[in-house]
Amino acid sequence: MTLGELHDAARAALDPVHYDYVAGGAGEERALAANGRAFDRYALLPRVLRGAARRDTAVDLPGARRAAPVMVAPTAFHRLLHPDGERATARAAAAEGAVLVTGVAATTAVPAVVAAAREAAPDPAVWFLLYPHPRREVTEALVRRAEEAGCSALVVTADSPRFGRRTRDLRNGFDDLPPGCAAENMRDLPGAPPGALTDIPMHPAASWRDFAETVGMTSLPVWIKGVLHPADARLAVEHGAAGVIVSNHGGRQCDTAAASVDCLPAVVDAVAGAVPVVLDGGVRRGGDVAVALALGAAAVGVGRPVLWGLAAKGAAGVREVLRTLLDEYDHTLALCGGRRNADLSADMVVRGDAAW
Ligand code: HOC
Repeated sequence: MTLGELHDAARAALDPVHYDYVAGGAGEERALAANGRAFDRYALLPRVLRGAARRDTAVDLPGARRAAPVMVAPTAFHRLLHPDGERATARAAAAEGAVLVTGVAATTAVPAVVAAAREAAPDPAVWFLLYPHPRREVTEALVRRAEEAGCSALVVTADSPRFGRRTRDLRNGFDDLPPGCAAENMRDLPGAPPGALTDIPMHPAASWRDFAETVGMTSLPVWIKGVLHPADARLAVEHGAAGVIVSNHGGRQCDTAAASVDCLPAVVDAVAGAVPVVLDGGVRRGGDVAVALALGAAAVGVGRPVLWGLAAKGAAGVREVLRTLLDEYDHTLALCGGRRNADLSADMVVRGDAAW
Protein backbone atom coordinates (compact mmCIF):
# COMPACT_ATOMS: atom_id res chain seq x y z
CA MET A 1 0.00 0.00 0.00
CA THR A 2 1.12 3.57 -0.61
CA LEU A 3 1.37 5.91 2.35
CA GLY A 4 -1.87 7.55 1.19
CA GLU A 5 -3.67 4.21 1.08
CA LEU A 6 -2.42 3.35 4.59
CA HIS A 7 -3.75 6.71 5.75
CA ASP A 8 -7.17 5.92 4.23
CA ALA A 9 -7.19 2.47 5.84
CA ALA A 10 -6.29 3.99 9.22
CA ARG A 11 -9.05 6.58 8.95
CA ALA A 12 -11.56 3.81 8.20
CA ALA A 13 -10.35 1.71 11.15
CA LEU A 14 -10.17 4.36 13.85
CA ASP A 15 -12.67 5.98 16.16
CA PRO A 16 -13.15 9.40 14.47
CA VAL A 17 -12.26 11.21 17.72
CA HIS A 18 -8.95 9.37 17.96
CA TYR A 19 -8.34 9.89 14.24
CA ASP A 20 -8.84 13.63 14.75
CA TYR A 21 -6.44 13.68 17.71
CA VAL A 22 -3.67 12.30 15.52
CA ALA A 23 -4.52 14.02 12.25
CA GLY A 24 -5.29 17.42 13.71
CA GLY A 25 -3.16 20.41 14.53
CA ALA A 26 -3.44 23.58 16.55
CA GLY A 27 -5.86 26.42 15.78
CA GLU A 28 -6.74 26.66 12.12
CA GLU A 29 -4.08 24.05 11.34
CA ARG A 30 -1.95 26.50 9.39
CA ALA A 31 1.36 25.17 10.71
CA LEU A 32 0.18 21.63 9.99
CA ALA A 33 -0.69 22.53 6.39
CA ALA A 34 2.52 24.54 6.00
CA ASN A 35 4.68 21.47 6.74
CA GLY A 36 3.21 19.54 3.83
CA ARG A 37 3.04 22.47 1.39
CA ALA A 38 6.62 23.53 2.13
CA PHE A 39 8.09 20.35 0.68
CA ASP A 40 6.13 20.99 -2.53
CA ARG A 41 8.23 24.11 -3.08
CA TYR A 42 11.55 22.25 -3.06
CA ALA A 43 12.96 20.34 -6.00
CA LEU A 44 16.22 18.54 -6.61
CA LEU A 45 18.90 19.27 -9.18
CA PRO A 46 20.27 15.74 -9.63
CA ARG A 47 23.98 15.35 -10.39
CA VAL A 48 24.86 12.87 -13.14
CA LEU A 49 27.55 10.34 -14.00
CA ARG A 50 29.00 10.10 -10.51
CA GLY A 51 28.95 6.30 -10.20
CA ALA A 52 26.11 5.46 -7.81
CA ALA A 53 25.96 1.69 -8.20
CA ARG A 54 26.50 0.88 -4.52
CA ARG A 55 24.96 3.03 -1.83
CA ASP A 56 25.27 3.23 1.95
CA THR A 57 22.62 5.38 3.61
CA ALA A 58 23.32 4.54 7.28
CA VAL A 59 23.91 7.42 9.69
CA ASP A 60 25.83 7.68 12.97
CA LEU A 61 24.12 9.87 15.52
CA PRO A 62 24.63 10.44 19.25
CA GLY A 63 22.61 7.49 20.59
CA ALA A 64 22.40 5.50 17.35
CA ARG A 65 25.09 3.81 15.29
CA ARG A 66 24.51 2.89 11.65
CA ALA A 67 20.85 3.86 11.81
CA ALA A 68 18.46 4.35 8.93
CA PRO A 69 18.20 8.01 7.84
CA VAL A 70 14.45 7.89 8.60
CA MET A 71 13.54 7.64 12.29
CA VAL A 72 10.23 7.17 14.08
CA ALA A 73 9.51 10.61 15.53
CA PRO A 74 7.99 10.78 19.00
CA THR A 75 4.20 10.51 18.91
CA ALA A 76 1.78 9.89 21.74
CA PHE A 77 -0.47 7.04 22.84
CA HIS A 78 0.14 4.29 20.29
CA ARG A 79 -2.42 1.99 21.96
CA LEU A 80 -5.11 4.43 20.83
CA LEU A 81 -4.20 3.32 17.31
CA HIS A 82 -3.65 -0.42 17.72
CA PRO A 83 -3.80 -2.86 20.64
CA ASP A 84 -0.11 -3.75 20.12
CA GLY A 85 0.75 -0.06 20.53
CA GLU A 86 4.38 0.90 21.08
CA ARG A 87 5.51 -2.74 21.10
CA ALA A 88 4.52 -2.96 17.43
CA THR A 89 6.15 0.34 16.55
CA ALA A 90 9.32 -0.71 18.36
CA ARG A 91 9.56 -4.07 16.60
CA ALA A 92 9.02 -2.48 13.21
CA ALA A 93 11.51 0.35 13.75
CA ALA A 94 14.18 -2.03 15.02
CA ALA A 95 13.64 -4.40 12.10
CA GLU A 96 14.27 -1.52 9.70
CA GLY A 97 17.26 -0.17 11.65
CA ALA A 98 15.35 3.00 12.48
CA VAL A 99 15.58 4.93 15.74
CA LEU A 100 12.32 4.81 17.71
CA VAL A 101 11.62 7.75 20.01
CA THR A 102 9.30 6.63 22.79
CA GLY A 103 8.72 8.62 25.97
CA VAL A 104 6.42 10.13 28.55
CA ALA A 105 3.37 9.92 26.33
CA ALA A 106 3.78 6.21 25.57
CA THR A 107 0.97 3.84 26.48
CA THR A 108 3.52 1.06 27.05
CA ALA A 109 6.18 1.27 29.75
CA VAL A 110 9.67 1.81 28.41
CA PRO A 111 11.18 -1.56 29.50
CA ALA A 112 8.55 -3.38 27.42
CA VAL A 113 9.20 -1.09 24.45
CA VAL A 114 12.94 -1.76 24.54
CA ALA A 115 12.30 -5.50 24.97
CA ALA A 116 10.04 -5.51 21.90
CA ALA A 117 12.70 -3.68 19.87
CA ARG A 118 15.27 -6.28 20.97
CA GLU A 119 13.04 -9.06 19.65
CA ALA A 120 13.63 -7.60 16.19
CA ALA A 121 17.30 -6.51 16.34
CA PRO A 122 20.13 -7.16 18.79
CA ASP A 123 21.13 -3.54 19.34
CA PRO A 124 18.14 -1.29 18.58
CA ALA A 125 18.20 2.45 19.17
CA VAL A 126 15.30 3.46 21.42
CA TRP A 127 15.33 7.06 22.61
CA PHE A 128 13.17 8.55 25.35
CA LEU A 129 11.26 11.84 25.04
CA LEU A 130 10.74 14.06 28.06
CA TYR A 131 8.72 17.20 28.52
CA PRO A 132 10.20 19.70 30.99
CA HIS A 133 8.39 19.01 34.26
CA PRO A 134 7.84 21.50 37.07
CA ARG A 135 9.22 18.98 39.57
CA ARG A 136 12.86 18.04 39.20
CA GLU A 137 12.34 14.69 40.93
CA VAL A 138 9.83 13.65 38.27
CA THR A 139 12.30 14.41 35.47
CA GLU A 140 15.01 12.57 37.35
CA ALA A 141 12.77 9.51 37.86
CA LEU A 142 11.91 9.45 34.14
CA VAL A 143 15.58 9.77 33.19
CA ARG A 144 16.41 6.77 35.41
CA ARG A 145 13.53 4.74 33.93
CA ALA A 146 14.86 5.42 30.45
CA GLU A 147 18.45 4.60 31.40
CA GLU A 148 17.53 1.41 33.22
CA ALA A 149 15.39 0.22 30.32
CA GLY A 150 18.36 0.58 27.95
CA CYS A 151 17.50 3.73 25.99
CA SER A 152 20.50 5.14 24.18
CA ALA A 153 19.51 8.84 24.13
CA LEU A 154 17.05 11.29 25.62
CA VAL A 155 15.08 13.99 23.80
CA VAL A 156 13.72 17.08 25.55
CA THR A 157 10.68 18.75 23.95
CA ALA A 158 11.24 22.49 24.10
CA ASP A 159 8.18 23.77 22.24
CA SER A 160 5.44 22.99 24.75
CA PRO A 161 5.23 25.40 27.67
CA ARG A 162 1.49 24.75 27.27
CA PHE A 163 -0.46 22.05 25.52
CA GLY A 164 -1.41 23.16 21.99
CA ARG A 165 -4.91 24.50 21.43
CA ARG A 166 -6.23 21.75 19.16
CA THR A 167 -9.53 22.74 17.61
CA ARG A 168 -10.64 19.23 16.68
CA ASP A 169 -10.02 17.93 20.21
CA LEU A 170 -11.88 20.87 21.75
CA ARG A 171 -14.81 20.30 19.43
CA ASN A 172 -14.79 16.53 20.07
CA GLY A 173 -14.35 16.97 23.82
CA PHE A 174 -11.36 14.63 23.64
CA ASP A 175 -9.53 14.61 26.92
CA ASP A 176 -9.65 11.24 28.67
CA LEU A 177 -7.78 8.29 27.25
CA PRO A 178 -9.99 5.18 27.00
CA PRO A 179 -9.80 2.53 29.74
CA GLY A 180 -6.63 0.46 29.54
CA CYS A 181 -4.76 3.24 27.81
CA ALA A 182 -2.55 5.48 29.95
CA ALA A 183 0.80 7.25 29.98
CA GLU A 184 2.51 4.23 31.53
CA ASN A 185 5.90 5.83 32.15
CA MET A 186 4.25 8.46 34.35
CA ARG A 187 2.62 5.84 36.54
CA ASP A 188 3.39 6.20 40.27
CA LEU A 189 5.23 9.49 39.81
CA PRO A 190 4.30 12.39 42.08
CA GLY A 191 1.75 14.84 40.68
CA ALA A 192 1.38 13.03 37.38
CA PRO A 193 -1.98 11.30 36.86
CA PRO A 194 -1.60 9.22 33.71
CA GLY A 195 -5.20 9.22 32.39
CA ALA A 196 -6.40 12.64 31.18
CA LEU A 197 -4.58 14.78 28.61
CA THR A 198 -5.27 18.03 30.41
CA ASP A 199 -3.90 16.59 33.65
CA ILE A 200 -0.47 16.01 32.16
CA PRO A 201 1.62 18.78 33.68
CA MET A 202 3.48 21.10 31.31
CA HIS A 203 6.14 23.46 32.65
CA PRO A 204 5.36 26.97 31.38
CA ALA A 205 8.29 28.46 33.30
CA ALA A 206 10.88 26.05 31.84
CA SER A 207 14.15 27.71 30.83
CA TRP A 208 17.56 26.82 29.41
CA ARG A 209 18.63 26.16 32.99
CA ASP A 210 16.10 23.32 33.21
CA PHE A 211 17.42 21.92 29.94
CA ALA A 212 21.03 22.06 31.16
CA GLU A 213 19.93 20.45 34.43
CA THR A 214 18.47 17.50 32.50
CA VAL A 215 21.70 17.20 30.50
CA GLY A 216 23.56 17.10 33.84
CA MET A 217 21.37 14.23 35.15
CA THR A 218 22.65 11.63 32.70
CA SER A 219 25.59 10.42 30.70
CA LEU A 220 23.24 9.70 27.77
CA PRO A 221 23.25 12.13 24.85
CA VAL A 222 20.38 14.62 25.24
CA TRP A 223 18.75 15.96 22.08
CA ILE A 224 16.48 18.97 22.01
CA LYS A 225 13.29 18.93 19.93
CA GLY A 226 11.11 21.78 18.75
CA VAL A 227 13.77 24.30 17.73
CA LEU A 228 12.96 26.55 14.75
CA HIS A 229 14.96 29.74 15.45
CA PRO A 230 18.71 29.70 14.72
CA ALA A 231 19.48 31.62 17.94
CA ASP A 232 17.83 28.79 19.92
CA ALA A 233 19.91 26.26 18.02
CA ARG A 234 23.07 28.08 19.15
CA LEU A 235 21.76 28.21 22.75
CA ALA A 236 21.01 24.49 22.60
CA VAL A 237 24.63 23.77 21.70
CA GLU A 238 25.86 26.09 24.47
CA HIS A 239 23.65 24.28 27.00
CA GLY A 240 24.92 20.82 26.12
CA ALA A 241 22.51 19.48 23.50
CA ALA A 242 23.92 16.45 21.68
CA GLY A 243 21.71 17.19 18.67
CA VAL A 244 18.92 19.48 17.52
CA ILE A 245 15.56 18.34 16.13
CA VAL A 246 14.02 21.04 13.94
CA SER A 247 10.29 20.60 14.42
CA ASN A 248 7.06 22.56 14.77
CA HIS A 249 5.55 19.56 16.61
CA GLY A 250 3.61 18.49 13.55
CA GLY A 251 1.74 21.82 13.62
CA ARG A 252 0.19 20.84 16.97
CA GLN A 253 1.59 23.61 19.14
CA CYS A 254 1.96 27.13 17.66
CA ASP A 255 -0.56 27.45 14.83
CA THR A 256 1.44 30.25 13.21
CA ALA A 257 4.81 28.48 13.37
CA ALA A 258 6.85 28.26 10.19
CA ALA A 259 7.16 24.97 8.36
CA SER A 260 10.00 22.89 9.80
CA VAL A 261 11.87 22.43 6.52
CA ASP A 262 11.90 26.18 5.86
CA CYS A 263 13.75 26.64 9.18
CA LEU A 264 16.29 23.90 8.54
CA PRO A 265 19.02 25.75 6.58
CA ALA A 266 19.37 28.55 9.16
CA VAL A 267 19.55 26.05 12.03
CA VAL A 268 22.18 24.00 10.18
CA ASP A 269 24.21 27.21 9.66
CA ALA A 270 23.78 28.22 13.30
CA VAL A 271 25.10 24.97 14.78
CA ALA A 272 27.98 25.01 12.26
CA GLY A 273 28.62 21.28 12.49
CA ALA A 274 28.93 21.26 16.30
CA VAL A 275 26.00 18.80 16.61
CA PRO A 276 23.81 16.92 14.14
CA VAL A 277 20.44 18.30 13.09
CA VAL A 278 17.35 16.15 12.47
CA LEU A 279 14.26 17.44 10.64
CA ASP A 280 10.72 16.42 11.49
CA GLY A 281 7.49 17.67 9.91
CA GLY A 282 5.88 17.01 6.56
CA VAL A 283 8.15 14.20 5.30
CA ARG A 284 5.91 12.02 3.14
CA ARG A 285 8.16 10.85 0.26
CA GLY A 286 11.68 9.61 -0.24
CA GLY A 287 12.33 12.78 -2.23
CA ASP A 288 11.47 14.82 0.90
CA VAL A 289 14.11 12.83 2.79
CA ALA A 290 16.62 13.67 0.07
CA VAL A 291 15.75 17.40 0.17
CA ALA A 292 16.13 17.49 3.97
CA LEU A 293 19.48 15.68 3.88
CA ALA A 294 20.71 17.91 1.05
CA LEU A 295 19.78 20.95 3.18
CA GLY A 296 21.96 19.63 5.99
CA ALA A 297 19.80 17.30 8.09
CA ALA A 298 21.57 14.16 9.29
CA ALA A 299 18.26 12.27 9.30
CA VAL A 300 14.51 12.89 9.31
CA GLY A 301 11.73 11.93 11.71
CA VAL A 302 8.33 10.69 10.55
CA GLY A 303 5.28 10.90 12.80
CA ARG A 304 1.74 10.60 11.44
CA PRO A 305 2.52 8.18 8.54
CA VAL A 306 3.94 5.72 11.09
CA LEU A 307 0.73 5.99 13.11
CA TRP A 308 -1.40 5.39 10.02
CA GLY A 309 0.65 2.28 9.27
CA LEU A 310 0.21 1.15 12.89
CA ALA A 311 -3.56 1.72 12.86
CA ALA A 312 -4.00 -0.03 9.51
CA LYS A 313 -1.83 -3.10 10.01
CA GLY A 314 0.08 -3.03 13.31
CA ALA A 315 3.83 -3.67 13.13
CA ALA A 316 3.56 -4.75 9.48
CA GLY A 317 2.06 -1.38 8.57
CA VAL A 318 4.81 0.54 10.36
CA ARG A 319 7.43 -1.51 8.53
CA GLU A 320 5.63 -0.81 5.26
CA VAL A 321 5.82 2.95 5.88
CA LEU A 322 9.50 2.88 6.83
CA ARG A 323 10.40 0.49 3.99
CA THR A 324 8.58 2.68 1.46
CA LEU A 325 10.33 5.86 2.56
CA LEU A 326 13.74 4.19 2.77
CA ASP A 327 13.37 2.54 -0.66
CA GLU A 328 12.17 5.78 -2.23
CA TYR A 329 15.05 7.67 -0.61
CA ASP A 330 17.64 5.13 -1.78
CA HIS A 331 16.17 5.35 -5.28
CA THR A 332 16.31 9.15 -5.23
CA LEU A 333 19.89 9.11 -3.95
CA ALA A 334 20.89 6.89 -6.88
CA LEU A 335 19.10 9.16 -9.33
CA CYS A 336 21.03 12.09 -7.85
CA GLY A 337 24.31 10.27 -8.46
CA GLY A 338 24.89 9.74 -4.74
CA ARG A 339 26.58 6.82 -3.02
CA ARG A 340 26.16 8.19 0.48
CA ASN A 341 24.01 10.80 2.18
CA ALA A 342 26.84 13.34 2.14
CA ASP A 343 26.77 13.30 -1.67
CA LEU A 344 23.58 15.38 -1.41
CA SER A 345 24.33 19.07 -0.91
CA ALA A 346 22.42 22.33 -0.66
CA ASP A 347 23.43 23.39 -4.19
CA MET A 348 21.33 20.44 -5.42
CA VAL A 349 18.10 21.96 -4.07
CA VAL A 350 16.02 24.70 -5.70
CA ARG A 351 13.19 26.43 -3.88
CA GLY A 352 10.43 28.19 -5.75
CA ASP A 353 6.93 29.43 -5.08
CA ALA A 354 5.45 26.41 -6.80
CA ALA A 355 7.98 23.74 -7.70
CA TRP A 356 5.15 21.33 -8.57
C1 HOC B 1 3.69 15.20 28.98
C2 HOC B 1 3.00 15.55 27.71
O1 HOC B 1 2.97 15.64 22.04
C3 HOC B 1 0.82 15.68 21.15
C4 HOC B 1 1.74 15.08 22.15
C5 HOC B 1 1.17 15.16 23.50
C6 HOC B 1 2.05 14.67 24.57
C7 HOC B 1 1.47 14.84 25.91
C8 HOC B 1 2.39 14.42 26.99
O2 HOC B 1 -0.37 15.39 21.19
O3 HOC B 1 1.27 16.44 20.32
